[in-house]
Amino acid sequence: MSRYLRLSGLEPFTLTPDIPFVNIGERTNVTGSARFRKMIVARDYARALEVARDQVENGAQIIDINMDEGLIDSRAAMVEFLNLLASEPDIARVPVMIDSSRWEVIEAGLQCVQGKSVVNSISLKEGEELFRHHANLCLAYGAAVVVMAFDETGQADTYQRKIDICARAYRILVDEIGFPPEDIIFDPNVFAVATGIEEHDNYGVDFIEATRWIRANLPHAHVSGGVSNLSFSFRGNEPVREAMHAVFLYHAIQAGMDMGIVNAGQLAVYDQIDPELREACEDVVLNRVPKTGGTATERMLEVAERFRGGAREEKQRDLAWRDWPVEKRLEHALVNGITEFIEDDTEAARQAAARPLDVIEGPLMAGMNVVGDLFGAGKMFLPQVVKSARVMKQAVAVLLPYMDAEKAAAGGQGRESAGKILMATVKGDVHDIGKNIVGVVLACNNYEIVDLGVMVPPQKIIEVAREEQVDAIGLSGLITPSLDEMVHLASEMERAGFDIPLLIGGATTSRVHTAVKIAPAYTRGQAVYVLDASRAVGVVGALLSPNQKAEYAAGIRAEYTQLAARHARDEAAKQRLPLARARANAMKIDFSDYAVPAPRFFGPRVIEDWDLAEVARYIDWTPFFHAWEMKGVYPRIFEDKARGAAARALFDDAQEMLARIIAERWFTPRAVVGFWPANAVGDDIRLYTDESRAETLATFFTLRQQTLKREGRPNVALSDFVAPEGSVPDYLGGFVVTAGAEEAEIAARFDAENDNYSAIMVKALADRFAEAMAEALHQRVRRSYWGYAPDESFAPDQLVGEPYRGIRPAPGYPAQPDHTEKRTLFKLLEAEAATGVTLTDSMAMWPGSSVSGLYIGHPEAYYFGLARIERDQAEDYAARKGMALSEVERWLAPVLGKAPDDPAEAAA
Ligand code: B12
Repeated sequence: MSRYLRLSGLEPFTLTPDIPFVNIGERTNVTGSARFRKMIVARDYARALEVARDQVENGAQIIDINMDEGLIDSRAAMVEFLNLLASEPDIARVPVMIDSSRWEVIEAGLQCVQGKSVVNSISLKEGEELFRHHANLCLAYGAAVVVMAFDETGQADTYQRKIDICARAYRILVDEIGFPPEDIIFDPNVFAVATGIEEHDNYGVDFIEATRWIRANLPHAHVSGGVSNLSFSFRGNEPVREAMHAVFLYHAIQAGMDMGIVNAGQLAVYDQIDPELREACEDVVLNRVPKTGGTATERMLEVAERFRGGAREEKQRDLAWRDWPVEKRLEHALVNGITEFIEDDTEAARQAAARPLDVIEGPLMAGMNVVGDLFGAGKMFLPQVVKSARVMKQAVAVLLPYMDAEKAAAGGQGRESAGKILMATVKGDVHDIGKNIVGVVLACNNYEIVDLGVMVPPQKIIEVAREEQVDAIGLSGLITPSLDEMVHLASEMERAGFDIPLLIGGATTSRVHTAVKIAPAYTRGQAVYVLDASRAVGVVGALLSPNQKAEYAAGIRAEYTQLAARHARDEAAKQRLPLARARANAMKIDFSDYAVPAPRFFGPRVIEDWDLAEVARYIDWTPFFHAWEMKGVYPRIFEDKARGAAARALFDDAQEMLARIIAERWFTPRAVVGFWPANAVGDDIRLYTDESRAETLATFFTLRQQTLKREGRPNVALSDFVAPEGSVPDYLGGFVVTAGAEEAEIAARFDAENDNYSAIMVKALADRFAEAMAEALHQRVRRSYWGYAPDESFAPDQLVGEPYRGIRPAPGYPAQPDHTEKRTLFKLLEAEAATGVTLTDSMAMWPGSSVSGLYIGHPEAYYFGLARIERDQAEDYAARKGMALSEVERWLAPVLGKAPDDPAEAAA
């Protein structure tokens, strides 16, 4: 029998020589497709299956499935998806490529698939032993493998390294293990070309030549690769990317590449590419000197601009709209977010109108309606809407003095809005990006917004709501203590006789909490959870519409009652261990030969020498896009068909502001970091005054998981990661970082200039700086201050995903939901004096762009979620902490199981 790669789904697939190239579908990959990721996070497996079906229908011969996403249980998702897939014969007919960087996910996948699949991938990254182990398992499961050209020193980036690593892997697989060579698929790494960095210029050639060598020298093995990496520097310019991919494949296939992860539906046809573009692509892919002179990258950049297509270029090129009638010009400016001519155009419209108000209610509102419709239809994205709002505000600012004058003169009528909505971030909470975004979106839809800002006490909300006769109140909260504030406000509204809708939003809120805790406290009106800005308009519209209101509210009430009942049932069914049994199943790390070095200093140290440009290198951009409701992973988000261009424009604006933040030193970041001798005592982490460990300085209290675990899985607490008292010396670190107080002031200045886009932008960037500082400081701690990893060599952009040793759990994050631990931390670090950061009543930090946490250095330490705990632990915790049980219950309310005052209990 010939040595062909044979795979199978329900149907067999044999890679015979007459098949020049195998398309591997890439859309069922959460790291590559924002859309698919969203479905998986939402557990919308029905739609996720449709994505798989689409790929197969569009010609994918194998489908790559990847569930590597921090927010989900990747292993469970892989198993569930593969099992569902198995019952869809039209999808399951093709073989599956199980793609993960975590072996346990791959193995779980292997246990589900029928037929012969492909593992993507194994490599020599962690040495030969693990490589052999994984290869043997693949053999045992009867799977083919993708072998990445990756060894102990890193990813192969030159021709020589690529062929050396592939040859070494081949020898181990074929000669030592007896792996069938036809079941080996090498991935010699497709890297980005035309990046402007000279060392990258030969990456295309290196891949193609390595492919040629592999096919000639490693008999029967195959070559594959992820093609989209190649054109990474042209993110946002789809026509050019597609051309680059087609040109690359044309040459790589000739050299012997016979498989590839590609979006087949988006490949240009080599012959149909414009000759000039094709030649420029060929120059960069083959690293040739262009006929026209200069470098291939320069030539490509020049040509690429002309083939860009899409909105940006059109806007730059085409000023024809300036000749349109003024109403159309206003609409165009609004939809495209162009402020350049808005004052002149508004003035022109005002002169032509009978009254200034007519301009608002006429062309401006018509333009905003277009914006609202496009946003609602998913054809515009949040950053674009916020830019439109900026245009609107600037236009209204031109008209306001005339309207005021008119009003004063004739006692004329004000503008008819769709309704008045009070917005506030609740007492003790400081964050407002989300609330401000919602305010802008509602304003775009003709609602009048009364924004009371942050840390607003309930009395003030009630007072202003009355005075201003608002039609609805919207509350926002970022941290869990705000949940109680919301319940409190709901009952105050009930007491005060309100019946207007109460909208609930913000990162810490949820539909379940609203259903179980807030809605029952406000029976006279309706409390509604609103997931994000794009839903706000629909919800408010329905609740303020005389026709729809009753039916809509009744629907929500019914849904919430059901939800509360289901929540109570789920809670009752949850199996949790008594604290003693959870402790007996603690994680047992063997500390006997643990020798962590002592930190370079004890006690706090202030760090002021922050180079903003250096901090910026540590920014993780993915959450920045999330803040703008653009879910996706940076930088892949630029490739997203629907939102790539909007994401690129947003990113460009952010870079522009970032450059100014750095050059003009807008922020003054400060940080304090400290270390102490420490050991665990049960579930506590005890800090000592010195190395003699005779006198206790302070104690951090930790909480233990009580969920019933599968065999072999511990019920972990943070204290498990610290060496127990009486064993070996261990240490604990702590930190507070802040981007500084300036952000609020700068944002207020932008707001005053009617530029909420920049106001939101500066806050989002300040948050990124705080998070980047935490990352940069942690690296300094590992390499130097504590110094347990002096040789760590990750570049800033490699830190996303925390590949390093040690963790920095923050009070409030899932492993320690008790925010009051910040008090101890702040005291030990004298943080307020050192950084100017203060704690509010709810333990939020002011200024908002601040992060605090502990440092734990053990290599086995990891982030976990506590999940719900039982009353016995709350009692024990209160006693250990010297806090009243009622107070502990208040702070831990969101994680306490089966609270007696929980309305869900009553509903059960
Ligand atoms: C980015 C981030 C930060 C940033 C800034 C956050 C910010 N600007 O709001 C920084 C790095 C500063 C930060 C710090 C901290 N964070 Co944080 N952070 C996040 C993260 C990852 C995203 C939040 C975010 O910005 N989302 C984008 C914005 C736009 O969304 P949003 O505020 O939710 O608003 C949208 C909707 O909620 C809705 N909405 C919001 N308000 C309203 C109001 C109304 C009326 C309506 C209708 C809708 C609505 O519409 C908005 C737009 O779509 C979340 C986790 C997560 N995935 O949510 C944790 C999270 C919010 N953080 C958390 C914590 C604990 C902290 C810290 C206390 C940690 C610490 N010890 O340092 C600090 C506290 C900071 C402080 N000043 O006190 C927890 C809070 C829950 C809790 N247990 O208390 C979370 C949920 C993480 C977690 N899983 O535990 N954080």
